[in-house]
Amino acid sequence: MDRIKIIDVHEDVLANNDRAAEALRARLHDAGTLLINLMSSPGSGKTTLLNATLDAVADRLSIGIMEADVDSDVDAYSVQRHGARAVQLHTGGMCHLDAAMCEQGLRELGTQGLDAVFIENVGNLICPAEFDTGAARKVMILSTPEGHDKPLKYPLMFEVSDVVIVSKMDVAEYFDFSLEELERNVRMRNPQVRIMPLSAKTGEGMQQWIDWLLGEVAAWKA
Ligand SMILES: Nc1nc2c(ncn2[C@@H]2O[C@H](COP(=O)(O)OP(=O)(O)O)[C@@H](O)[C@H]2O)c(=O)[nH]1
Ligand SMILES: [Mg+2]
Repeated sequence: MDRIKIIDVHEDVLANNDRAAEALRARLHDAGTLLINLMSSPGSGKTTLLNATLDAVADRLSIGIMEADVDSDVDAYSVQRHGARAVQLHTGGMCHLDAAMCEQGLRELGTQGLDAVFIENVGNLICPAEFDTGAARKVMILSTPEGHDKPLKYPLMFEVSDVVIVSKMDVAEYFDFSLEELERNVRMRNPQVRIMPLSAKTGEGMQQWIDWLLGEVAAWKA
């Protein structure tokens, strides 16, 4: 039997997106605004972490947030109440943001005067990992109820991230979650990554995250 030919139509789309993302990153560098792509499964604690972060840096950083969802605007109102300049992006069913969507969102948001902008990406551990949004840093959250085996199942997300936040540490014991096993599973894929266990609810571990953010913003502007 003839071998079936496989054509990778995905490649061109990704190459065009990479060019747009690179150009956006350069513009944001000139503007001194650090764009951070925050990714995770739905419900792992992105909005809760953003709100706690906004409260912690209120007198030090001006922050913008682009909320991406298939529908609704509840998260945008939530972060706005905590002091962020916010816009809601509806992806029309798409499971991720790409550089063009991100650029459009930034135009609406306006980056003037903002030290950092977070993208709260669509809740999903697969598609957002594939698309460069133009962000300078990629941060993913894994919550303890999701389990320490997730790096084995969704390796790309863990490979592309600069920081893995392990959220909901306050309830880790109820989910047989092992931080040591998670670290081992993550390091297999990404030896350089920063791993930050924390709870946005109790504040445990938040300081290293805030220190990292302040350091990255300062370095981006330098
Ligand atoms: N126990 C605990 N619950 C949390 C923590 N962070 C978030 N949650 C809860 O997890 C649920 C989903 O959080 P949310 O921030 O909306 O997740 P998102 O969908 O990733 O934005 C909410 O009920 C939060 O109160 C945490 O650190 N500890
Ligand atoms: Mg949210």
